[in-house]
Amino acid sequence: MKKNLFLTLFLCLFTVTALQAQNKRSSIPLKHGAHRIGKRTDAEMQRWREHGLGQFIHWGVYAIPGGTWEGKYYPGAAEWIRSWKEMPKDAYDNLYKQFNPTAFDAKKWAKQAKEMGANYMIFTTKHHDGFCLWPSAYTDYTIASSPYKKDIVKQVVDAYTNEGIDVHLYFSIIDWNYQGYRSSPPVTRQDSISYESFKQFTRNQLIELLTNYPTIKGLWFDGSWDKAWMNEAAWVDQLGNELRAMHPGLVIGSRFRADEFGKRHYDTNGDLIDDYDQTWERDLPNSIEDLNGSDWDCVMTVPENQWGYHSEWRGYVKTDYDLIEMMVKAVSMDGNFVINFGPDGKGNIRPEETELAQKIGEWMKVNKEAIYGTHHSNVKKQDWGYFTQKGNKLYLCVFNKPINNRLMIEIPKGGIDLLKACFLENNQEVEIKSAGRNKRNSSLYHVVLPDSYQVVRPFVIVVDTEQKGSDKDEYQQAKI
Ligand code: FHN
Repeated sequence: MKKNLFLTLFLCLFTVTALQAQNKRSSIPLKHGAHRIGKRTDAEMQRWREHGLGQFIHWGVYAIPGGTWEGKYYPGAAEWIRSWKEMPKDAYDNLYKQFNPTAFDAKKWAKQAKEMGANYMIFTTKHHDGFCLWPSAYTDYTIASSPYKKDIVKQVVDAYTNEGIDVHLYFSIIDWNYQGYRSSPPVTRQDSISYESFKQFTRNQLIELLTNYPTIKGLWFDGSWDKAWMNEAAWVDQLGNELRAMHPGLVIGSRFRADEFGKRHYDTNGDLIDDYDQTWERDLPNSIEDLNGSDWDCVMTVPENQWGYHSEWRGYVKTDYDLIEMMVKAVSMDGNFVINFGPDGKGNIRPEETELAQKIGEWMKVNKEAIYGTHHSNVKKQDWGYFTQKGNKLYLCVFNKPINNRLMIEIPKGGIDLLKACFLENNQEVEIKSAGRNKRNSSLYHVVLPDSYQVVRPFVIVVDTEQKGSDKDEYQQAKI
């Protein structure tokens, strides 16, 4: 009997591995894999999909040391400082006694995010250190025990919601503070008892968050790569169902759970687990083909790899145009782009981030039409930048102005007619000229920029288009 079970399991695993090696989809019956093939089609998910730009905020007691301890510089991500050998755990676990962010003003943060053009935000309710920014009833390691005392999550949720910005709550499964937490699957009986209590604790906290903050739109999970958590596929799946039942429309990304074979993000059959692909962290896909047709987000740091506040950013720090280009690239491939901010221990957003938010906001004020609610365009990408599209409007988001001032557009036979092109910044019309056909029989066009046009920042040209009617002939195309 045991032998048969072993053989079946072995065959299943062998088939999965063999199919994966050939890069083919398998269809192993799964109880805890994806519960839907393809994208969600409801209004809440559509709303999420249309956001384009989001803000991430990493904030917690790690903002107090700000990446240094006793004069020593921690080279890792500031929010991980507790795991550094130079950082005494006891000292870290007592930092909350100093957490009194007197400069914290949720309304100011929310206003800044609004001006930057963010349509949604993700807020760290609890990072891996386990410190809760809400007064959780299930642990004392919370804001309520700090000198500050007031519920920070509530202030953030209310302030952003009042600005019309959707709030998603970041929640770390890893919890270095909770006694019962284990990263490896329990071995001893005591371990099992402890891990059971951790599971209940996690469930209680999630239910608590949804109960306390009913206006939030989604949960953004992190730290779910522990083997112990991945081994709990059935339990975690059930918890997900419970959370969704409590909060209809809830948006959950692919970092919450693994399937019964321990596959994360995409299940054993290659189908996306939950609502959107969360694998794009500090990285963007090269092309739409890398995305398996999934909804997705990209979360991005301003310096190389700092999420929480680090007093000294070393290495390359992204500029406003770096971030704008990444956002446009993400949106051109149907993704949302989320820029991270790490306020300091007093609650101030650092000046570099404030300046970036202002500059991005200035660009968004002029060009947001090319971002919000737009999607991938089938028009072939060109080296001058990216296309986005909404209905019959095609947006040419230009980051590399060609020396000949001509922006090439290639339209496959039977595609669209290009009717009129204008700068988004001032509505000034620009000429569209036919540039013949290529070998593939696609029509080529040049959007001709005025010689006098001085580029001072990335710009957008909006082109009104029309689906080619079947009765429209070559003459019609030549008119353009
Ligand atoms: O370990 C964390 C890290 O500190 C940060 O929170 C990022 C944000 O996506 N997530 C984890 C690494 O993937």
